[in-house]
Formats: sequence, structure tokens, C-alpha cells
Amino acid sequence: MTVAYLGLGANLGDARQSLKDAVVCLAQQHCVTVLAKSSLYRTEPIDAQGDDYYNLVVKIETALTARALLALCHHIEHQFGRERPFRNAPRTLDLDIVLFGHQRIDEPDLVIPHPRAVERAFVLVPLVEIDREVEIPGVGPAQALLPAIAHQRIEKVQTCRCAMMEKFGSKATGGF
Ligand code: PH2
Ligand code: MG
Ligand code: MG
Repeated sequence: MTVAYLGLGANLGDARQSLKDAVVCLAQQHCVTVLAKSSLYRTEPIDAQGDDYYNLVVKIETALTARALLALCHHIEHQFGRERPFRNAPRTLDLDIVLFGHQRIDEPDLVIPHPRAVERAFVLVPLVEIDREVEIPGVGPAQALLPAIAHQRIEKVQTCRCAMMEKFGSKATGGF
């Protein structure tokens, strides 16, 4: 079993709903256990066009190899209507492997840790939220990278449930 972290992003269609549905879809895979999910974040597009993104990170445990997990990610992206008209085009769902255990992989179509994770608030902030101590192999603690990306716009999105809890206290445990 390997513990891995996946970055989810979307900025086309009902992006918030797609991310929620994608987490459910991952949790339904018999070869994947979702261990933790970050808050949902609204983020500025980095090296990309289009609307603001919604991003989150999930921590999973899986018996799959990194390559099989990549194939699963592509399959789920396809199910969510992902099209690739040009590089970093707006997308209905992007599912990236950020970390896969302590492995370092450098192949033409699979680079782990994700090569641009270290410079992106939309990956690092949710990653550190769910695992303060997480280390990026070959780099060091993810937390130490946060000051350098503090200028990137990223805001936590209050889900209805959080807003209700704040207003009415812990009795407001209903859904969305
Ligand atoms: N993904 C990209 C490029 N730029 N910007 C934000 N804010 N969020 C993303 O998920 C994202 C991006 C390529 O995958
Ligand atoms: Mg990506
Ligand atoms: Mg991707």
C-alpha cells in the first residue's frame, strides 16, 4: 500500500460540483481509500487562462502502482468530460499525482513529485492543510515553501455546512 496525494482542479462548467463528485468517485474505487480531503479553495489561474480555478488535495492509500494510478486519473478526467484543446486549457477536471509515497519518478509522461507543485499555492496550501509535516522527496518539508508563494491569490471557500456551523454552532450538522 502506498500513501499518495492527488491535486484536483477545475475551472470549466460547475467546477465546485465536479470536484466534490470527483472525490466521491475516487472514494468509490475499490483500489483507493481516501484518507483525508482538504478544504476547497478558489485560486487564481497560474500560467493558464480562463476563470478562477477551484482546487483541493486528497490524501489516499492505494495498492496501485503510480502508473496504474495515473491511468485511473486519466480515466476519471475523461468521465468528467475533460478535453485537451491546448496546454493548460480550461478544464472540467484535472487530477494530478502530487506525491506517491517517497518515490521519485522521472519518465516522459510521469514525473513525481509533480514538477510544478513546489511553486504553486493551489497545491501547497491544501497539501500542508491536510498534512503539516509532509515532505516532498528531493526538496524537503512542503511547509517551508509557503513563504515564497504567499503572493499567489488563494482563498478558502466556505461550504454551506461550515457557514451554518459558524452561525448556529455544532448542532448545524446537516449537509450542503
Ligand atoms: N492547473 C494548471 C495550470 N494552472 N492554476 C490554478 N489556479 N489551478 C490549477 O489547478 C491549475 C492552474 C495545470 O494543470
Ligand atoms: Mg495540473
Ligand atoms: Mg493534469
